Amino acid sequence: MIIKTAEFVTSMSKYGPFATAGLPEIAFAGRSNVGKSSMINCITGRNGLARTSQSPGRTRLINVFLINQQMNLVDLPGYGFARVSRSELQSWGAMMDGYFGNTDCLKHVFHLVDIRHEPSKEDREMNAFLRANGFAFTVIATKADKVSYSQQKSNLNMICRTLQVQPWQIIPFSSKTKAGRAEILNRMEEVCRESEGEEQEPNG
Ligand SMILES: Nc1nc2c(ncn2[C@@H]2O[C@H](COP(=O)(O)OP(=O)(O)O)[C@@H](O)[C@H]2O)c(=O)[nH]1
Ligand SMILES: [Mg+2]
Repeated sequence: MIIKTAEFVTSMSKYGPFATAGLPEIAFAGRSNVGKSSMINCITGRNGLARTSQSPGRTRLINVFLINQQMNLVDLPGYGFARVSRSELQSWGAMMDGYFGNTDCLKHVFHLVDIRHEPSKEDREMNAFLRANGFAFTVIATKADKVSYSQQKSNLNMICRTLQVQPWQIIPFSSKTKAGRAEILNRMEEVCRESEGEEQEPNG
């Protein structure tokens, strides 16, 4: 997929109708600070498109970006931030349930995990949630520039074992070096193509 246009659509504290709804959606899930917003900026080639942050837990909204007038990228609020109050945790849960329970257009989830660490309890819970609810997903191991090549290989194996994905299904990615960007754009194109196919199904 070649990115021709990328624009911010809206921020929502609760999933509901928005201007570009109805197009296929790819959601970005992962812990705060894992690199979701950086990845959206990197793959779209638009540096200030999604707000990135040094301090975890800043993105408490669902942010939507329109790509090529063709699909919506949905940047979900991150989980796993430290020092969170019970009410914040509840509102995070309600936002996620509100999104996953109400979107009709979600075609794929990019589940981001940090390549440096063993997937956390929340990472494993997200993985289990996606499987249990039948959402198609790709695990993306972020910040690949922070480890050596040999470390990358062993960490990818460890992540694959923990999240029960095959080694060829995981994409190592770095928004610093753009490693993995082409693969992710390919995946996005596949998702678009598959959802066009689905729409034609009733006729043939
Ligand atoms: N070295 C490196 N740092 C990254 C990468 N992606 C994100 N970061 C840094 O990690 C922090 C959190 O990134 P952000 O995109 O805001 O994470 P989000 O909370 O998941 O949206 C920022 O300081 C980024 O500069 C990466 O691929 N490599
Ligand atoms: Mg973010």
